[in-house]
Amino acid sequence: MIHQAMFSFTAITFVTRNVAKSCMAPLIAIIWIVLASINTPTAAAPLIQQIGATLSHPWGMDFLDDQHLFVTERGGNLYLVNLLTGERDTIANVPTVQATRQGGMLDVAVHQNPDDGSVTVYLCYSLLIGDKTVTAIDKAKFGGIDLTDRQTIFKANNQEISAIHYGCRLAIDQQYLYASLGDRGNRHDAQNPSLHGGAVIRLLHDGTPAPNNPNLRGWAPEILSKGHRNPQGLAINPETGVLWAHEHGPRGGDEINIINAGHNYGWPKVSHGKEYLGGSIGSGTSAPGLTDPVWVWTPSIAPSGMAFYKGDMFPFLNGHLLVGSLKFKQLYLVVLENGLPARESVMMDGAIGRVRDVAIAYDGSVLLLSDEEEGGLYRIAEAGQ
Ligand SMILES: [Ca+2]
Repeated sequence: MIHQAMFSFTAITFVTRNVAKSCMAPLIAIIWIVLASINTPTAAAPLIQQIGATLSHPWGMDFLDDQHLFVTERGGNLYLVNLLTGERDTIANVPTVQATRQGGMLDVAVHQNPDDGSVTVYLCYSLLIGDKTVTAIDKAKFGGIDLTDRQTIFKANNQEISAIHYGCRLAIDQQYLYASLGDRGNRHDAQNPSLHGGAVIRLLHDGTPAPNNPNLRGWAPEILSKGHRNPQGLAINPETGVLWAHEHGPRGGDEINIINAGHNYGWPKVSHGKEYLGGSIGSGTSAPGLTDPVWVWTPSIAPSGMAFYKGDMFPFLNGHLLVGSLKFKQLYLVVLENGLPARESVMMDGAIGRVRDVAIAYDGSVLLLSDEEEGGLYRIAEAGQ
């Protein structure tokens, strides 16, 4: 049972911030919102520290093990970062990406085979085909140094000139690889089930469509759900095994959705947002046959990255969602009650720039990527840990 007062945040203390460019330079800043009402003696304000050298527009991350983290840069790099020393290796044999506007090297997901310990790395990125681009996914082996046996296992079938709304987040479990795909700026594609635009897809680890996908009449076989705008958050709820996603709305109307197979999440037939130039979108905020979001942000926070907290370092966060905000440069806590979002708080405000991705480390510390020209990887941990 979570005590209500534990989420009564009151103050931000921001002590100092040094720009750190060398490995593990001492960047120490107290920025977490102080838990004023928490009634335990261990509620000291956590610290945030940059890990390793500056990263240029880092976008996605996933763990190799408890000490090593893969991190992408949108410009096309994949690094393996040592979380203890901050040192990093550049991983060779990554795909060539079209790093224009919102495109580039996007998310990374890692799967370790429980039988033989072999490691497979999945990369989501924007691929140039002629004068257009698509969201694509590559799969490769990781043998400790570089990627090998790399193959492209998915290319979205909606080729576009635009360089926006690629998505793309990846999530993986022992059975499936999930990816979130944006509408590429062609909103009506999100309602065309033969197209991959505005969809969440579910693949087997080899890239073939999951055999239990909806496969409704006219649906592409990879598609799990439709009617999404530009989803850049994807996470599997560890309590239920169910996939959650969030997406950018237009002007207002950012959403969190619980992904059900065969559901249509409405874009652009319904939305809580407005056109950028004014005016409503579609028929309103809800309609029969379209699945409503479980959480809405208006005004938009521009959400990117999402993680269910599970760990020992911050027990009061267990089971709840952490969501990054690009626009407000914040980290949001979305508190769940009875399995649904009930309220939110701003956990971190403005300390590292645009928050692009969120992950929970093995020790329960919170890792963030800041999507800035001189951005980086940051770790929020209790003082002394
Ligand atoms: Ca929706």
